Amino acid sequence: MNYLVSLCCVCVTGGAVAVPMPDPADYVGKQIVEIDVPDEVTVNQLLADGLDALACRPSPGVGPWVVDDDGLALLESMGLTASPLIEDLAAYQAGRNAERLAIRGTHGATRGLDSFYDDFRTLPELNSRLDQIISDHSDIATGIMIGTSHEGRQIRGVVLNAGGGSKPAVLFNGCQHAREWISPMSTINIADSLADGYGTDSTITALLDKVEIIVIPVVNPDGFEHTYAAGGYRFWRKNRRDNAGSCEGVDLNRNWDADWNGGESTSTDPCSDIYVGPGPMSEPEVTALGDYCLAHGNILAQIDFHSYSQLILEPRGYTTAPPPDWDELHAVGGSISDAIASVHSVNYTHDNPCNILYCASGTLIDWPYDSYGALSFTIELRPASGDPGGFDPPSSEIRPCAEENFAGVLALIEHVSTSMGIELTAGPPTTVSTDVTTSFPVRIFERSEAPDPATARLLYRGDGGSFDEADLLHLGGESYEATLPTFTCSESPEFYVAVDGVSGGMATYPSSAPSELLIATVASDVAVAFDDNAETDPGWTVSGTASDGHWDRGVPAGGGLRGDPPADADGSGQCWLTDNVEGNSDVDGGATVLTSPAMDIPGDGWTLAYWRWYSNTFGGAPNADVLTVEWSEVGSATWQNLETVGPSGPGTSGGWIRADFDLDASGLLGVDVFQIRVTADDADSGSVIEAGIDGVQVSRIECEDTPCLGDLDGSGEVDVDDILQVLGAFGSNDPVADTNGDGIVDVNDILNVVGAYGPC
Ligand code: 0X9
Ligand code: ZN
Repeated sequence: MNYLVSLCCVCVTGGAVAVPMPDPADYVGKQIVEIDVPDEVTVNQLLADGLDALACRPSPGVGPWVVDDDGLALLESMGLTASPLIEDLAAYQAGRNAERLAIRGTHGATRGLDSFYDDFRTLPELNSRLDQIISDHSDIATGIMIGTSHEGRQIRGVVLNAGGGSKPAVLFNGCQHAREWISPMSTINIADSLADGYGTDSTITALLDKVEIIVIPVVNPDGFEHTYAAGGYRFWRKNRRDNAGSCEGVDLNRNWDADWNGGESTSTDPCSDIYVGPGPMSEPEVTALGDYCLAHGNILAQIDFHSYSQLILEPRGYTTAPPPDWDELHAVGGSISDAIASVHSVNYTHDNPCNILYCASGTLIDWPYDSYGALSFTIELRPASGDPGGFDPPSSEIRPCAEENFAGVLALIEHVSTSMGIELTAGPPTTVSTDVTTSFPVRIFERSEAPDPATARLLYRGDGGSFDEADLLHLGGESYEATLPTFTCSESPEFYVAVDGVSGGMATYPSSAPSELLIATVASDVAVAFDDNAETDPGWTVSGTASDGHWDRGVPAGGGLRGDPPADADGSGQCWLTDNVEGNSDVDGGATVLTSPAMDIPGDGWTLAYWRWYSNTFGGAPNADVLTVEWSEVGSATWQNLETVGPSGPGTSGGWIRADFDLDASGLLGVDVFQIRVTADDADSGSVIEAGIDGVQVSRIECEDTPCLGDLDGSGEVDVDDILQVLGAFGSNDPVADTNGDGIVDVNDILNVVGAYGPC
């Protein structure tokens, strides 16, 4: 008798409470292997023969699969090599159960990320936690039951509404996919952390005073229970619909009425893991959530949590054609990604899923956006794509994953809490002038409240004191123009934009102004020592070991495909970029190096700025390579690092980014002539890398105050003393009193001084 079979119990006792665990007996004779599947036909053959791909989407390439002895024999007959990842899945499952029992309850029992987060929790445990949140925070928390599953299980959640009343709402749900156990954990923590933070954390309190939060940790309770049940399957994905055949289940995340059965990662085969179901919204779990959202009527944003790959997916999920709100969706995705990275430095790439994962029809990323315009996202949680943890990461990943995603969630709530949107369409000005005003375009738009155009204003100061105000010029619709006055060289301009809403709300840019302000440098002149928009070639050279894809100058031809820039950065047309051809191509087989001509920097105080583009997130080895920019003093053989972009983090998934460097602070103090080189290195053969450079400029801001006409005694004010000084010098050629420089102090000089009367 196999000793593992004797272990066959559904509940294992850990401390006082019996905890259901996946039964090792169900995995006897099974193993997880890595297979390099050559093409789509072979993928389909393996699936048809009952092998189970443990990937987000079974696709050609190297990936994990669950196989038994028959499966291994099949692989051998097909000439495919299977490298074992977990040779005895039953023993592995027994080990995981023991490990999980040992870790439960070790963290102490206080709230916050308490012992509940020691280990993955079952449906009853998650539901009791909901009960605990609701009873501990009865002032703001209410339980909801949005419907029942095929097998009659309740789909439960919690609503947090401080002070009651109607508010814009944000909804977070987890576990459409049964096997993605980290998803309900990160989702329920949102309710836990917000409820605990209300009244104790000022940021959370302020957000919950404005926004209602809905948390539904498990949308697919039947499937989730099946991953635990004896005779069930740890890697079950779908719900448990009885398809009246040999296979159960519909993929809930293919059942939504948004391009339903549209052919992007869909199947009409009930045995498929991506079975779309008999019709759009056919599944009770999907209609429960969908009906709840429609009945609510004021859900402005939502996140559907999945695992794994560490991605933030932005609509639309079935096409790369950008939706009307793409700029906002992509910007908010970026804020979520930045907030996540700020906690444990883990990078979640954000983009349209067709670019960074795959297109899929009928998914929950699209239905809220297409149905009622909510800003909706799908987050693929930890671990990273390719990590052996896959759908079953160690329990120690639960806390950091929940923590970082809670920060991302706060960024989304913060966005929604602002009832009106303010955008600086061309960015904020970074310099202002001593002698002319500085205007910049502003877009102000309604989110949950209409702005009152008459209240749109710019608040500014130069001396750190109280703010002066200037109305924005309303150009019509959502367009406005803000104008900063002139400043003197000694001032440090700070400013922000504000608007009142018609129902009493207020919005600012930056959103936390006046705690956070925009700043600008005062300039009377900007000296430019080098300026290259790539329309001509002042002497750049290309070198390096790459076999293909070297730097080239031209108008981008890649059409924005697979990491290519769709256009240059500065609008002149051309830029420098790697492998400038149409279609699927990139730097291959080594590095390509772009070296600038010599650039003069007479004296100190110079800044080097350029637009750069770098993408390394496509292909089989995303985030594997880096882009480096170095400088060298002309005549010296040594190169010093200016910046390294990647291998992961900001700036690695395309987009033109303006980089600027204070050359003195970068080690060039005393250097008179320098050059830079930009290296895009295809070190990992599986990666797809694209780079671009444009608008290289070396400049220096200079500031000399415009003299104050008429302030003859330099008091900072034109007053009666200055008039007396002109009268005293009347008829002479005194250069101070001769304000118009015509060689004689006369009535015109008196008129000049009188005309400028008042403070400078
Ligand atoms: O395939 C899915 O449903 C999601 N990945 S998972 O591995 N968690 O199953 C991604 C869906 C993202 N949505 C779209 N691409 N439309
Ligand atoms: Zn999923």
